[in-house]
Amino acid sequence: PLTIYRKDYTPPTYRVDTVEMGFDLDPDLTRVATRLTMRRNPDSRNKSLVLFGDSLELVQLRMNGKEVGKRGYTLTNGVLEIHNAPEQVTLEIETATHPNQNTSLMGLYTSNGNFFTQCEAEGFRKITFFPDRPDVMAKYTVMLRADKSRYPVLLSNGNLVEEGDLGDGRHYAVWEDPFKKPSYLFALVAGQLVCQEEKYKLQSGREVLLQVWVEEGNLDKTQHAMDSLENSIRWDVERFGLELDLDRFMIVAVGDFNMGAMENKGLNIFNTKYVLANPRIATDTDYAGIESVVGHEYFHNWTGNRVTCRDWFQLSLKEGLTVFRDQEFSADLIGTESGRAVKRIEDVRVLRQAQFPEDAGPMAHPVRPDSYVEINNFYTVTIYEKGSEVVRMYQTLLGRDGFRKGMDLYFQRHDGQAVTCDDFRAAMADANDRDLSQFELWYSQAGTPHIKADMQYDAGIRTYSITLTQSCPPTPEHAKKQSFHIPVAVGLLDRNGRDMPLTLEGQDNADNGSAQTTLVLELKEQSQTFVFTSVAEPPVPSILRNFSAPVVLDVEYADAELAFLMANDSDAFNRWEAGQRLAMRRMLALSAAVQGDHALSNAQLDEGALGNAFRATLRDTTLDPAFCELALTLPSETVVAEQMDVIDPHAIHAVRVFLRRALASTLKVDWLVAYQSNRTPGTYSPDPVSTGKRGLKNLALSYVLEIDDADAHRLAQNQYDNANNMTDRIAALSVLVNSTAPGRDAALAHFFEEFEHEALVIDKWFSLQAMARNTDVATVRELMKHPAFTLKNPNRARSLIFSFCNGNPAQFHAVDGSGYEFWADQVIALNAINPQVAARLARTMDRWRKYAPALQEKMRAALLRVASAGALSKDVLEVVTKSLA
Ligand code: HT7
Ligand code: ZN
Repeated sequence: PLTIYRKDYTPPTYRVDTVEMGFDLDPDLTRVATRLTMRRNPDSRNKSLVLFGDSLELVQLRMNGKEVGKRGYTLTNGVLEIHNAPEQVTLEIETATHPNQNTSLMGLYTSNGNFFTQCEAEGFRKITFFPDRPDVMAKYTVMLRADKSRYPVLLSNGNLVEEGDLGDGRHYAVWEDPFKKPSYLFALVAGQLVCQEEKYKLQSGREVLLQVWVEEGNLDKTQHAMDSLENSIRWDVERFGLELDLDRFMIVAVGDFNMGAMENKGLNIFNTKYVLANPRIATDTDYAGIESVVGHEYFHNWTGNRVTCRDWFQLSLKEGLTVFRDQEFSADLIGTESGRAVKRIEDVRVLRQAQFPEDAGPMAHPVRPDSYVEINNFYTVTIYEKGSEVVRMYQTLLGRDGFRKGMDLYFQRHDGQAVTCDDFRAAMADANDRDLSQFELWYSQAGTPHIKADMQYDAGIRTYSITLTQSCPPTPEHAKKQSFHIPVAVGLLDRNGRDMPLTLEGQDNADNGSAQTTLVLELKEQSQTFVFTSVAEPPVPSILRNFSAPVVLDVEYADAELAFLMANDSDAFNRWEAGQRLAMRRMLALSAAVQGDHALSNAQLDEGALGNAFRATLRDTTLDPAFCELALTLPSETVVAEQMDVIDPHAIHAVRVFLRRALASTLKVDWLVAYQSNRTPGTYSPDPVSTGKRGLKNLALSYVLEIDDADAHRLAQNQYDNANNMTDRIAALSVLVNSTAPGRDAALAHFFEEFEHEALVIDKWFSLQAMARNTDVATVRELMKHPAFTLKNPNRARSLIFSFCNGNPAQFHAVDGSGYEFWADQVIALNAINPQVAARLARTMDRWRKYAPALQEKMRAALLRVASAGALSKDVLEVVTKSLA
């Protein structure tokens, strides 16, 4: 398949000023009439007019009132070229599509009988022929016509300007979007839907209409999404001075959706998972997810919609920035210092769990990639989460005020434009009069940099030197890397665990009167030494505070120093980090022991000071329960795997289970105290304090269940039976499923019956079983035969297949290779239904070279089987080809 290169970018040959569309909606055959007014781009003389189409029937094509015959255009591989078109063109295009047959969920499709669209990245070309690229921005007017009883609600972007009956049982609605937009932000929705609506007064005094649309029967699950939307609107004005520009803002929930949500102008379309919530069906994690995704899509209204991307290589311009904004939004909503730290830790965990492996594998790519085969494969954790870290580094380097100045200049310069990551960087640099040229390397070089920190204390002259040395491993497109510009936030702790006031040699940093206790060092060379003066005693360094850069930090701490940091560091992120380092050290040592055929014993737990550190944390009642939960959670199997030269999923699993069991029995009483003292009786509320308490209580429950005795079983069964919310109920069920409790199977069956009609809860039921310790491939194949299972619904496919392949490594990597065969079967089956979902599953195996030879061989065989399957989509082909390269 064709590779598209960033260096080949050329501006569009024609601009589009207006788009008028008429839809005759019919699930079997929808007709679309489009009228485009276009004018030649002055830079593109003699070039033909280019439109893209995908899986479309072209019924008619007229240019300036005359039919364009077969000889007037060429149509090859989805590219329609009209040669010798005049300067000004009015194009009339009639196309036909088959929404009911569209299982890709891109373009126009049906879900549970209603119509939806998904146009990002290149779905608009499945609706009509169009210069479907983000740098073509136009004003849209859309008329929808459909049967009135079957499709009473007709929605599109912008404002409703007209509606009425057409006779013969059909009706129409006309929508006009006052803002010009790229085609990927077009949307329509039609069907039987109901809404919760509210009038909301903006800070400026203007009143806007907010609506959350759902299927009938779900109106009791929209309040949290509505609250989240109002919070988002308020926050964006307060933090960035950005007000909602529309009179009406709609969110619509759909059960069949490829991703989380989509920021179509004024008509956001959401996966039901990120809209529907009430205490009966949604967990604390679901509530938090809804808040952040509602925020994310809303924030795109400025970062993505008003200022969009010039081309898809710039995707992180909108995604990295918008993830950063949604992360800050959630942190600000929690409000407390420790709450902010908890949010930061959670975000970094995602980065380490998913992005670090991506950056070290065959699909590694820079935040601004240089090439792609299928753009849908580049909606990655690198573009989103690493992109957000890159944006965060601007804020760390420039300060909050400096960052805000940069944002203001960005909008001042580029409102209404399609721009590049360089434009964003230039705004940040110019607004702050800073040279950020070296910072560009964060966009152009893939791979996770490593920083080695070496320290030296000179008692004679009371200086403390930190030498930072950076390196970056080779990645597919770049073997050698240039040095990054890295902000490294540092603090020094005295013997009592207090922050020392910091003075950096050669830098006057006491400018605001009070001495600083955290300094941001700017590492720009391969190696640099920073000297702190007037350091009265040898300190314990706290480096990379608040995870100031997306790097791996190598420091040789003694166990005692880690325990000291864990107990004393004023930076909560690094307190957590110290505990994770301690745990990781034990887990790697124990894995080596398991591989050497040594039996694991409890003595090995204490030796590493881990038990003591956990005990101290559990007994410290001043700590925020949400923080405790994170501090008492061992690094995940995937994160441990990343630290091994050769991944041994079975050893890692054995060690993690062993450590959990050992910690469970050593600290049994403490876990029980934590369980009892973090109960949240009364009405359920998803506020941060209650959420934190439930998190710690349920973590305690999970440790207690490791003991797997009758008392533990009773505790879990009781919680399952009496839970008044889904968080507690599913937590109890998950631990029962991993136990030998007599009520295990009955609880599973009860859960299904109770929630049979709640699709999102049934997803949880499948997922929980897929990730259970004793679920093997055969069990998953059995579960696929359950009447509630279907591969066609992405949420359901993810709940079982993805949860097993990605969330149950010890079983997935069964030594007989049966997990890999299962994976290949599902990738091939999904490829025929939904290439985007298939390609995501294909990514599961891209780290195959990191495993032991016996597993590698079987993984490669499975990859080859997929690669040679017939009719592979570009999406899957790109992933398996790059994985095998
Ligand atoms: N901008 C959106 C990304 C997206 C998408 C959403 C749904 C289905 C397919 C999609 N392809 C790309 C979502 C976001 O980042 O906000
Ligand atoms: Zn986004």
